[in-house]
Amino acid sequence: MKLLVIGIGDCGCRLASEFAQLDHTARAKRRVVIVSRAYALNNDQACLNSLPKAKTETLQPILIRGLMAGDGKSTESGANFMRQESDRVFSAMRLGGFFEADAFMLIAGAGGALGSGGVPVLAQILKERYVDKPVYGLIILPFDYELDDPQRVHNTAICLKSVDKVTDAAILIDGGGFGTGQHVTTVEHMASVNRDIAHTFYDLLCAGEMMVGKNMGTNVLDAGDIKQCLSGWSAIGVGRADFSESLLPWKKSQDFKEKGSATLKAVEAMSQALLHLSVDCKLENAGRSLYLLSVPARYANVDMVKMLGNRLRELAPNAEMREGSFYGSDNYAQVTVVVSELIYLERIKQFYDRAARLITASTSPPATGQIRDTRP
Ligand SMILES: Nc1nc2c(ncn2[C@@H]2O[C@H](COP(=O)(O)OP(=O)(O)O)[C@@H](O)[C@H]2O)c(=O)[nH]1
Ligand SMILES: [Mg+2]
Repeated sequence: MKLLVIGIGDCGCRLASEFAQLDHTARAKRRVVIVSRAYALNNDQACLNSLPKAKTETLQPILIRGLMAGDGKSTESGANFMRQESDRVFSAMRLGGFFEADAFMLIAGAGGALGSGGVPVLAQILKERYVDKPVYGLIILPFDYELDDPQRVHNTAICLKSVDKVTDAAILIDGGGFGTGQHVTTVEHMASVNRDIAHTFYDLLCAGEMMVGKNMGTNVLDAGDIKQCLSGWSAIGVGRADFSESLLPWKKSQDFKEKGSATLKAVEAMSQALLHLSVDCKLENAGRSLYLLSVPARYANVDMVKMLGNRLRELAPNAEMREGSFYGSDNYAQVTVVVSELIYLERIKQFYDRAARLITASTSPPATGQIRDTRP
């Protein structure tokens, strides 16, 4: 699948740049194109300057020069700003990469202002102009240590509400660190979190593009399948299990024992993927699901695929499942899982509740007899 990536705001720009790097890797290692173009939109020149220069022409930074009205900190001010600047933004993009792309992917941190407000505005415009291409949101939820900041919580709630209305699917990434709850302090740590986020999509985007003879597994999973799967709230995860002893290169077929242990590795990789889903969710709440297995051709066998399919069907019984496999890895099994059309996400409810509570707390006077805490 080829994506046209648009990252908005600081978080969005850094991730757009990671997707451009990912595309560079795909072109070099797998000879396929997975990002037709990546745009990094920001009103902050310093952020655009700090983006690592992708080795390809895929990334195009666009500076939005206008002034953000209002406080400049809320999702609302970001959305107004983007509405006012959208014509200039689209003319700067000059349609590069629009026609080759299978889908649009808009990326932002939900807790900020520009990206948080900008994603729904651009999504709406893209949906009106390109009716046949799906528009996906890749939304990064705030880190745990930001959850006491009323502005971040408010922005996140507003962003989630509007993204839900205008995108075909919204893939949520919790805490930017896959729910690890870690305090991301350094630029390097943030960069590695961003690299991990982009890498989650590597196999999924490559698989359909690598549909040439020797890479093809038993089931091909292409852009059409991904489009069929992605709908509404979604989560993605990748897991990997290394094959311990490598098969001797001249030994073509596996014996019974080897086959069994290779299958177990694939199952282990799927468990890891489910454990590392980008947002905490109950699998039985998913209306659609997908898994993609990547193994070296010499380890592949039919049981493996059957076993993974049965497992995911069992865990997500209400989901319409799509499956695929390809020979993309060296000495390990890697499984990508997507669960989509999630009807309920506790994390989203928490943000809505928290935002509502913060509003009530800021508007109601303290109850009589209650001692007001005046500590800073
Ligand atoms: N994963 C990740 N999250 C980030 C990054 N930068 C910011 N964030 C998150 O995104 C939120 C929005 O921040 P920012 O992108 O600066 O806002 P904007 O520039 O107004 O769109 C922050 O509260 C963080 O939670 C980043 O590089 N990676
Ligand atoms: Mg910013």
